[in-house]
Amino acid sequence: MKKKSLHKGQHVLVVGAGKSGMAACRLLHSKGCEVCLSDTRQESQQDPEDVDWLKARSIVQEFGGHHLATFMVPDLIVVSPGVPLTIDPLQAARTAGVPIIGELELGFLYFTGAIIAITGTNGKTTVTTMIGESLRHSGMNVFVGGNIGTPFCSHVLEENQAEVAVLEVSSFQLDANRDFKPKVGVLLNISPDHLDRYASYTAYGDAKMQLFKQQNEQDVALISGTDREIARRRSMIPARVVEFDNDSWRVNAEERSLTWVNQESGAETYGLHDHQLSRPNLQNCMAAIGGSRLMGATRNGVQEMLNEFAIPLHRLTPVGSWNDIEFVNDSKATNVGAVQSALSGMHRPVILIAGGRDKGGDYAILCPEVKRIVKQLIVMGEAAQQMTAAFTEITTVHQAADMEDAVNLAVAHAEQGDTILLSPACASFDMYGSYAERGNVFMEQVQRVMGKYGTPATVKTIQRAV
Ligand code: UMA
Repeated sequence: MKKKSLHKGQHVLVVGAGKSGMAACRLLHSKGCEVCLSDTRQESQQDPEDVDWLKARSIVQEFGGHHLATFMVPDLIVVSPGVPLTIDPLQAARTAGVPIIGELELGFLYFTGAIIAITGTNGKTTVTTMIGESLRHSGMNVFVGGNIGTPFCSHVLEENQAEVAVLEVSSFQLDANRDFKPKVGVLLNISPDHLDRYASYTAYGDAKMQLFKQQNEQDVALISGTDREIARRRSMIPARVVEFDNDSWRVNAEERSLTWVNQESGAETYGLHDHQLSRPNLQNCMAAIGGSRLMGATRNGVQEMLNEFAIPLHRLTPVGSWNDIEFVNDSKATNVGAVQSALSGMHRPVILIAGGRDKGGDYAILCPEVKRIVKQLIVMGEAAQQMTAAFTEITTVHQAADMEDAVNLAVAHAEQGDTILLSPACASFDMYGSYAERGNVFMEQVQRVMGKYGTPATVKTIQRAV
């Protein structure tokens, strides 16, 4: 299929002046389009360097709100992922027949290499990074980006494009998908998230399926073999389906190995680290091995990645242990599905620190795991009352004022053999700038109590985000 491209002088409106919107403006300007940018924020809230760049190129800027008239005249609208398609001016533009695409798709139109795109509620950053590393170890020239940080358009602007793009893709980016078509699409899992943006859980799950919309039987959909929400939607996939986490994957815990029996090369076995043997890390490894091999990574390249891949920060990261009490930082678990997955992999009694800004998820989903393994629950942030109400009948709940209070309470109730786990099930923005900042504060507090009760030397690893 020949990709559509834009022509010189075409009038394009970019909505949202964050990272994606600015990258889209730069790409469109380089292609000779007449660009206009609209954002609800005031100009004073925008990065001055971006404003200078826009002004120097006479790009029309509309800050401080979206005006309906601006949305009715362009030949095309490029929307940033954080802008819901349901806002009035976008709905009016759609009704008037103005085409709307996302920033990811704009990058796709100008990218010359092959694409593997990874989505799912949880694990996508880890799997994207792992696949990127496997391909690099196999000697390929790779771009790793998308929702993970660098917008696709920023890469496409570069003089030398990579031969393979490994893209982390969010449901927000897929909402506006029209023609985006990865060679391999990876769907890790679907569990409730972003229910403050979507009309229903079904609508959120369906948004994830947009990844496969333009694929055909020459393309591959790599999907979980155990996820019920994905299984329900399997018939929507037009590509060849390959599963991870099914009977063709065998784990040998004693030998710390994972074997994948597949059509192309029979059985291939990989060595794993201890931390990779438990869920959800094991599922991430299977998806990363499958995705890497389907994109042409060598077995050696994959094994080198597995050998070197450290547990990423804020994702079930062991922070240290004292008096046989383990501390684990899972600040990235911003939805109930991630916490469910974290708890299901726990075998020691857990003191769970949770809460933050509610994202509309159903906390009741966590009840079976909380009943099984959580001996004390410490809640904080805006969602504290809601979480207390959800769990008060099945475990002991304490309310904490902040992270210092939460860690103090956890330590006060902990006994030898317990795990103190930060796994919030909520966004961090009520108290912190990001999940990473929340995780760093947790680790600082752990370090503080370690210094108080034990010696700092007992802390195994206190890592910091850069
Ligand atoms: N805005 C409007 N109108 C609106 C809403 C927002 O003009 O109705 C404006 C805001 O005022 C702001 C701009 O849009 O100036 C922000 O755009 P954006 O929210 O799309 O943010 P970007 O900086 O472009 O970052 C986006 C992704 N953000 C979101 O999806 C919310 C980043 O993912 C991504 O790394 C980046 O593009 C590069 O591709 C972040 C994220 O939180 C990490 N993603 C969510 C997640 O992982 O759960 C989906």
